Amino acid sequence: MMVDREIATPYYALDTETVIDYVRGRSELTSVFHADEPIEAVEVGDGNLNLVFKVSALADPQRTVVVKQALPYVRLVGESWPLSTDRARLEAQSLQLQNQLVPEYSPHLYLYDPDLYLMVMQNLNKHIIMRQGLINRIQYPHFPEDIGHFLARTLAQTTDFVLGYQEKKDEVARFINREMCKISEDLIFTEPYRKDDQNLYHAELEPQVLALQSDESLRVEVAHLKDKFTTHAQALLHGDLHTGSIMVNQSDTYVIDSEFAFYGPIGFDVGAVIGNLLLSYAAHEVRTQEEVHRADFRRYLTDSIITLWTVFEREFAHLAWENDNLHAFPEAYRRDYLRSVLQDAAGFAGAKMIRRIIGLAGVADIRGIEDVTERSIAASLALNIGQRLILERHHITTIEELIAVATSGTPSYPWKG
Ligand code: SR1
Ligand code: MG
Repeated sequence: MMVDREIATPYYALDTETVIDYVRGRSELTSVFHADEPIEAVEVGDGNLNLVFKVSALADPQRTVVVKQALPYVRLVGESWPLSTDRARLEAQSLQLQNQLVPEYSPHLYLYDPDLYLMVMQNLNKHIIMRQGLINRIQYPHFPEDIGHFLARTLAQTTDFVLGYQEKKDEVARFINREMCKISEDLIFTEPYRKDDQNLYHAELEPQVLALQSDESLRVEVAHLKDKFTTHAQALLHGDLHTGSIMVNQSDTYVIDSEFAFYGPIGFDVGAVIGNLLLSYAAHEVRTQEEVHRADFRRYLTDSIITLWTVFEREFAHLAWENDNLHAFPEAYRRDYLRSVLQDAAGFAGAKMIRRIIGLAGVADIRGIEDVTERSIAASLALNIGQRLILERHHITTIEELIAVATSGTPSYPWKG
């Protein structure tokens, strides 16, 4: 079908004034803003890549949207690192699908503009970025079940089991995401394991980093994980599901920022959530000095991992195989499949932890610890947990065993060799 398009508007980056003219001119937003009423905009982008504006009616700040626009370069680094604005299309496609599959966990998409590479979506103004909440030791009671449902529904329903082999291939093609996958390939699986100018860690960590980089068995396992990441198109992933891509409050959970979406291994998304909860676990080694509070919060984190996996596993199996009337996928195969997702999740969780300590893009949980000795202890613990998860993942058969591997890690700072 031909789509009638106006003459394309040449791309320009919005600012806090032009974004107001922009929202006024969009018919999709007449349910939000009244004609000619005063509107205000603030730029709030604190991520690594994009411009993000909160745009609200001055008379009623509850009438509000977010405008997210892709810049033609990596914001974290600047114009010296060009990056295709097409990632905005991938994110809009993926958000549109999430609006269908998991509307209760994804912000409503009002529009995608293919000329300006921007999306306008629901402003989650009653929620905060989960990473910040975890730093402040806030527990979110609904999060573990919510994220388990999100993972099961988005992942199971984009597999061959549900889509069928033909439609799934079309979807794989629609979600080819070369440039964003390259960022992950380099930043997660390559650069942390070699001396690389892009790596970014503090000098005190150097001896442990050098030891990790010369651990041959670890490098072999990371090469296997990279191979799985690049070749194993099991389902449509979010692709960057860390706790900075999750917004929460005491009653709901929303997932945002899926510009890294592509067809990859299911364990990569599950492992991203687990790895980021374990980064918080490592950070509270020093962030929370009071032992009772530390143990209580860590119990919340590890119980969350157990719950999210339990919910995911049960619902994934139901969605993926409920219509398998011909018994093409016997019980033993289904068990094997889910066990290998669990082992992948353990490995990817470990890789995600290590990249956030050694690689370019860190996380505030650890890099925000001001005292350098304390930061080194937390970072060292995160590296050790990550390393163990990668190396021991083949022996993990239950989520409790994954937790046991993770929680037996200890910091090795100061480094004694
Ligand atoms: C250069 S982009 C760095 C990181 O930010 C995103 O959140 C992804 O995790 C990416 O690896
Ligand atoms: Mg992001």
